[in-house]
Amino acid sequence: MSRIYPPVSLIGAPTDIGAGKRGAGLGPDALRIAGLPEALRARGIDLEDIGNLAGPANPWQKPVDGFRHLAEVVAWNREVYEASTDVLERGRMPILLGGDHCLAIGSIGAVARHCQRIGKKLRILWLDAHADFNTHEETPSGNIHGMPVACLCGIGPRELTELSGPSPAIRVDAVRQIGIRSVDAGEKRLVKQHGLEVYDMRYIDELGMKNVMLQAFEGLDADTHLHVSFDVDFLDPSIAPGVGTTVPGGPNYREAQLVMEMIADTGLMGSLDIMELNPLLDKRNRTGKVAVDLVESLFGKSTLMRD
Ligand code: 5AB
Ligand code: MN
Ligand code: MN
Ligand code: MN
Repeated sequence: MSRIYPPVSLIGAPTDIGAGKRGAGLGPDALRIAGLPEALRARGIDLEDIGNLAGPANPWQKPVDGFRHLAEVVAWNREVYEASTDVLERGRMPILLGGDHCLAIGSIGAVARHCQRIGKKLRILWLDAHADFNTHEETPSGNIHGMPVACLCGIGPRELTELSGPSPAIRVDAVRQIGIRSVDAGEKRLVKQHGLEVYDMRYIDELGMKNVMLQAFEGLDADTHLHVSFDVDFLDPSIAPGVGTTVPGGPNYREAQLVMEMIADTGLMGSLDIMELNPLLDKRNRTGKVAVDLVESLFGKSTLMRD
């Protein structure tokens, strides 16, 4: 199935400000060096790379009141929010190259406001080993990359919940989480309390990835903007060692490809985050190359049978 894609803009956010290990700030260039721009252009996509955003350095301090680097996280997210909004308003599809996952507050904040302005529904597919639904009270680490979904849903400090406008930026029922296998005790309570739709690995094992994806797509229509937030630690560490927070028991290569191919088949993807790649922990940029393969599938590169 070949499709015409909208023009795409790459936005690099080279920071590990919300993470507990250093190195995700090198993710944007690792993705470029793994061949992401060439791969997208080879799919016939009109591609612009706006380069890397600038923001505060990582002061590498301990958490204060349950947050590590809150002021710097706010500053980086403002940059991401503004760059993403600009790309969306120019009628292009933003691809955020992370950077750690705290930056999804800015990217998804921008997408949510854009959808409100143009009257589109929003569905977010959150591909991750983690629910990222912590608060400053529940967090075991203070690392804000474990909190973006909660912040977007209005749970968190005002600087982050109101970053893109009135809180909440999104409704909990806009989110479908896929691949989850590590949720902290207090976080689990919040996930249940707020009714977040989580397809964890147990559920994927029992139903199979195809049925899980069909369930995640329920209710989509031509007026829906699909945002994909891809935390590379979604993947099993055997194929993706280059992330800061590996969790065993994730989707294998083919399961992950199926996820991406099925998303491509909807024809509804309007924005994408590729987050948490840490080339310092990788082996010869192998994880970067796997991420590029998967993104090619998101843009319709499929098996011979369906081309
Ligand atoms: B990622 C943990 N739940 O809050 C925490 O990689 C890990 O963006 C968060 O999904 C992982 O520190 C954040 C233990
Ligand atoms: Mn994450
Ligand atoms: Mn994760
Ligand atoms: Mn991580």
